[in-house]
Amino acid sequence: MQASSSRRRFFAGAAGAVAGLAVARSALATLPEPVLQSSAQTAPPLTPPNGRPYNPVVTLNGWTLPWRMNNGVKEFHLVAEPVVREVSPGFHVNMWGYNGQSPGPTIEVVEGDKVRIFVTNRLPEHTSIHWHGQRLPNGMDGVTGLNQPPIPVGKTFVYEFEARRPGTFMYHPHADEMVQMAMGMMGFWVTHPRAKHPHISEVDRDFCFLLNAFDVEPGSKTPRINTMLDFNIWCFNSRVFPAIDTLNVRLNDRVRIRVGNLTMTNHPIHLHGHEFQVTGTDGGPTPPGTRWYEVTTDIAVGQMRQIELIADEEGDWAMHCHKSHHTMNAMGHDVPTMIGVDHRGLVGKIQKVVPDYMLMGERGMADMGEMEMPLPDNTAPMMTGQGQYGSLEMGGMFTVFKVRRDQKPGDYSDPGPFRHPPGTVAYEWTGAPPSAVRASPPSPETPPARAVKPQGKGHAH
Ligand SMILES: [Cu+2]
Repeated sequence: MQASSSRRRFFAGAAGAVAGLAVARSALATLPEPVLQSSAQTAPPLTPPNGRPYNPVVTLNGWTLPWRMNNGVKEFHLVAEPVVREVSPGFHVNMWGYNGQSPGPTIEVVEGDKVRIFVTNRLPEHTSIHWHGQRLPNGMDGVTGLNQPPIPVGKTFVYEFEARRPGTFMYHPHADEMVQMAMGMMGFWVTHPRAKHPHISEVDRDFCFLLNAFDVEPGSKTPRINTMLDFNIWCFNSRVFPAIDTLNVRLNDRVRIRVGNLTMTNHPIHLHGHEFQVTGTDGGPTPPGTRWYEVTTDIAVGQMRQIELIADEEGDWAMHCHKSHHTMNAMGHDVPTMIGVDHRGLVGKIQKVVPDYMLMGERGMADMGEMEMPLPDNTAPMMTGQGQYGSLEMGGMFTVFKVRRDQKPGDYSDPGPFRHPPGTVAYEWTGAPPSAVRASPPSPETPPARAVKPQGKGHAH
């Protein structure tokens, strides 16, 4: 009903009365042409070609959806469809997404914009879109059954509302949600302020990405959709390190990074080398008096956080989820903890019987980062990524914040590894090792320490 009434409004100015079939054909003809994206690389920011100006965001390994203006309304066309996402080079996953990719394109509008979004369903089942965090008419909120009928296979629905408040939002289906989000259906939405806003600073670089996770059995291509907790592919925008692009900025840039979480668990996002403030949440910009400095901010399921900092320390600074299992990719093995277990001699004996037998983890797992171990086809290595000093032994939700003096304004290209000034890199101590000094030497003559009787206040121990 909503769709037909908006279609009526849409065609209010069309000349002449036409038969039903002709209306249907012309309706298709007036849909904005869907723009599809074939690349998983970070697209340059989309400078707005029309409408009110704004300072565009950069979507990490993503892009912004172009629009057209129609009588003062910004019109977008999202196509929900199966896609193949390159999660890292050589590792392709069958997902569901929008306009050729998962996540879908970022939608950028300006506070007060009237927005019309056509959503075409090319999935094998019905869908809908919920505009997470927006103020809008209840019938535009996208919850299937509650606010609208589902969008049937092959049909196009229209959502219309005004972007009433500036901030950081996202969109995702509210129909068969568990499956559709486990398959990668989600996207980012940024509403820029219409004018100078007391709680929104003007920044030099504005990045955004979603946290998402998949359960892909090594060697397979399609996520398991019933998984509740045991995800093994931890992503920024459906990419894993080292395939996540770096955030490249100029020294002393004011930088905003917007992050939304659509996984099934929280992610403490940690930035090295700088302090930042949380300047916005799903509820909008935070008043400056409520902000404090952090180096890690926990992003709960369904939350958005925007952080801001001055990038005033040159270097290659890690930025990652602080849950260490989330900076790893899938393991093709069930691996027991082997640290401290001495297996000398055992491997050779077992290999006589099982030639492929391999022992892992006797001295920790760092070897995995360098191991030339055959992987099942279509799998990302568990821990990898080469830096100028060797393997980073990382995967998953990890990238690098690169601060450079000579990065040009508007240049988002990777400047390569940081050239450390002489004498500023941790180095090996090569002197003679001193003999150990123990705080309390253990000795058979020394009786075990006895419980100390409570002493008077101020007694020095
Ligand atoms: Cu995490």
